[in-house]
This record gives sequence, structure tokens and C-alpha cells, in this order.
Amino acid sequence: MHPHDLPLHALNAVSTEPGFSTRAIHWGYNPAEHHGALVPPTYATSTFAFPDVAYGGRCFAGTEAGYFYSRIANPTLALLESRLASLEHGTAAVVFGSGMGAITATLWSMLQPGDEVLADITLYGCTHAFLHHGLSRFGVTVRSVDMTDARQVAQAMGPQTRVVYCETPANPNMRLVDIAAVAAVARAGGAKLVVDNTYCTPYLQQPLRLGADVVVHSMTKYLGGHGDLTAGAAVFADTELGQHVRLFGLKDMTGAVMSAPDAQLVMRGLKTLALRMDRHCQSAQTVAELLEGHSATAAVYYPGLKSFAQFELAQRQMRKPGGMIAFELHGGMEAGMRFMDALRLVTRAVSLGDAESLAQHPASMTHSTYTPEERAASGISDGLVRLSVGLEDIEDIVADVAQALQAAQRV
Ligand code: 3LM
Repeated sequence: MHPHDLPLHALNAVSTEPGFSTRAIHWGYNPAEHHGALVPPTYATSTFAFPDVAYGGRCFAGTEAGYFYSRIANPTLALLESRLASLEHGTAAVVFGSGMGAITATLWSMLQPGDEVLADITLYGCTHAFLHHGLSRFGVTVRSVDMTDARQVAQAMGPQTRVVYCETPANPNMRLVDIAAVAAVARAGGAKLVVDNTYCTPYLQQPLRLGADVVVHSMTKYLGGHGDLTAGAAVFADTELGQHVRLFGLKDMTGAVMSAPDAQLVMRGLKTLALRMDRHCQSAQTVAELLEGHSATAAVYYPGLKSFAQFELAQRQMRKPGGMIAFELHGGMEAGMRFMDALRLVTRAVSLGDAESLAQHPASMTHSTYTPEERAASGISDGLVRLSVGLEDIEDIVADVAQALQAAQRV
């Protein structure tokens, strides 16, 4: 049996597709095949015993489909991979020890010297650094394009363009990319579209269904959901590309392997993903409306606000507007710092998607990998504050944000 041809639970064989949460909880696992264990076993093992030497040789040659070393494949990781592929509507998935592991392994596998990447102007800080300060040292040309306008992507496409890369919503300033429009442009030019879906999760947005070729995730965020692990994933429309990323990008180029106990924790997180995302979205909408109506704020960026520049696209592309908000205060960076230092419940920390509400300052923290000029060109102002709205009682979040806004106005 090939590692990824998992025995499927009876649910997987029914003709109408089970719903999102049903798949997040059950997909790919049949307790009857594991002594009735409700929770799948955790295969915390680095290596696997061969019945004889010839069998081991066949595993390495690829003619035998058994497990042989956990950097390449592991049954616990394979179950998580099959669930992610199902939730994202992909044909294959590979998991990694971090989101950056997923992004670097995927791009190392898709590119070679002479190739060109078109990257959106706003990306998570370390993704920006990997593309512009890393890959570009190895003969890959990386060009920034404002992908909020698909026509600009079409104009920028060249004969060497192999990958078009974006996040939507973009970390940290919430700009959206029309995935279907940019996917059509990429395909017409012979390039593949890679979308970082960390902010949305497959519950809110499914880029592969809109024409993207690869979805990447930091599972450290909403998918894990509890701030107790780092992990990443790449999900593919094309099985062959997925296998190449596993056998080259993961196995040989990065070794960014995920541990089986962490995969078990992510599967636990997936069981409540829809519930948690609904609550994140509901609370973020309330906080965004509070911010928008407050005299201390100069600008609020949240896809659920009617004032949001791409409100119509958000309605079309995302099931709900998500749990992340970015905003600027009158008084710029100093006011933003006063706001964050005044918070009592909301925790001052990077990362996002946890049960705890988190606030951070992109210019000095998550996006300090940009030069000041690069940040200016990407629309990441020095005064921008980022909030990840958590799962605490909304009254308590609102009270804390309101008192911190007042404190920020006092000089
Ligand atoms: C952050 N982000 O606070 P890991 N893609 C996106 C991300 O937001 C991230 C990654 C990939 C943050 C981490 S900053 C030092 C802390 C959209 C991470 C990378 O390798 O799992 O951290 O994922 O914005």
C-alpha cells in the first residue's frame, strides 16, 4: 500500500461529500482498523522495520510503497495530510515543521536559476525575506507586483515567470487578491499560482477551487489553534507536484519535517476549526466596528466592514471576513505604541489564530525583515497595529480595547 493510499473510513466512500467539520473530524480514519481506538494512534517513530533487506531496497527504489523513514512519510502525518487535502479540495498534501518550512520547500522544488517569481507587494516578513533576500541570491528573479489588480499581474508576466505568489488577506495590512482572476492570468502565462491561506484556513476560503495550483499554510496559527506548536503544510492540485515537493523539497532540500505528536495536536485543532473560526469572525467584526467608530482611529482594515476597499471581493471569495484586523491611530506610531502598552487582556505577542487575543507592531516585529523603503512600497506604515481577535468573551475583549484606545489618546 502506498503511504498516501490510506484505508478510507466508510464516510469517504459515500456519494455526497460529507460536510467540512465531518471531514475535519473523521476523514481517512476507521477505528475498526485500530482496535476501535477513537483517536488515531500517534506513530512517534523515526524509522520502520523491514521484513527483509530486499523489501527495504524496494522502498528506497520506489517500487515498494511502505513507510521507511519519518522524514519522507509517517502514518500519523499521512492522516493529517489526507484531511488537509480533503478540506482544501486538493489531490495531495505535505506537512512540515513550520509554515516557513512549507513555503521554502515548495518554492525550492518549483524553481531553478533563470526562473522568475512574481510576488505580491505585501507578504509575511519571513516570506518576503526568503523571496527577496534569499531565493534571489540563487539566480531566481523575484519581482513585486500589486496583485490587488490582476491586470498588473498580466502586464508583469514574462517568458521566465514560473510562480505567482500571494497571501489573501495579506499579512499584515489585509489587502485582498482576487484568486480566480490572478489564477487565470497565471495559467494563461504558463505559471503556477501559490496562495498562502493561513489567515483564512480552508473553512473560510479554498484557493484550489478558485484555480490556484498550490496552497500553503502556517498551521502554527488557526489550524493548530492553541499556540502550542509550529507546523506548516502545502496542498496541491497536482499529485505529481506534491510528490516532487515531498521527495525533493522536504526530504533533500530542507528536511523541515513535522513531528507525529504535533500532527496529532493539529488534528485535534482541526476538529474545532469551524466552531473556532465562526467565533473569531464574529468577535473580530465587533472589535472592527468598535475601532471604526472610535475617535482615536485614523483607519481600520477589516474585510467585514462596508468601508473596506475590497468589501465586495471579500463577500465573493471568503465565507466570512476572518479574525484579523489592522488599524492606524491618529498620532501614528507613538499612539499605536501607547495603545499596545495599555492592553491588559489582549497579549502583546507575534503570531495569530490562537485562543488568546494578540496584538503586535508589524514594522518593528513581524515585518522588520523589510527595509523601511520596502515597507513603504508595501503599504505597511510605521503606525500600523495588528490584532488577532481571540476566543475570550467578547465583552472582555471590547472593554480592554476600549480602555487602551482611551489611554492612547491621552498625551
Ligand atoms: C506572524 N506569521 O506573527 P511559521 N505565512 C503567514 C504567516 O503569518 C506566517 C508564516 C507563513 C507570524 C509569525 S513572526 C516571527 C511570527 C501568512 C507566520 C510562517 O513558520 O509557522 O511561523 O509560519 O505574522
